Amino acid sequence: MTRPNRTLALAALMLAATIGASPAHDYAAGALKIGHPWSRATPAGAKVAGGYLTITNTGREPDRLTAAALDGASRGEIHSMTMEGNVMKMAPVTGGLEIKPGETVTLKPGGYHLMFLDLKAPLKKGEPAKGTVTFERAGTVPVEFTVEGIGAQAPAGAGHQHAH
Ligand SMILES: [Cu+2]
Repeated sequence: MTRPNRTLALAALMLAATIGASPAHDYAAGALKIGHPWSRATPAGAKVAGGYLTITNTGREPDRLTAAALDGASRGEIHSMTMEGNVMKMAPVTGGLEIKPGETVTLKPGGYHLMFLDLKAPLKKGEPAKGTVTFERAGTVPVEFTVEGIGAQAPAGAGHQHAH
């Protein structure tokens, strides 16, 4: 009866090793914690890339994400995704994205996201891309976006696979 347990233990060890290979990276700015900025590799010739991250407000005042930038892209926007009838539509968020005190806002595929436009060169898996995110209170924060594979729904090692 010990064999299945050993197999399980080994699987757990291997899982831990996988997670260790792609450590989450976090940033702090004022009352904000910025978790694991990531993006996806872009096909050759693509002009846009998405950007994803979590923002936690540990303070007592609301803050707003007002801008984002990526090296090699001429501009960045903050987008929302909404259903209009049966069609998902994305639109720039006007006035910034509010992060209330105590709240964590997750930017992810299919939801709020950053969109970088007019890319000069494709993003390549495994080659981090430097950029910034700007907040009303916390100011401009330099971050590095890890680049996952094309079509990735979640950053590697996040321990959470996207499910609808
Ligand atoms: Cu978008």
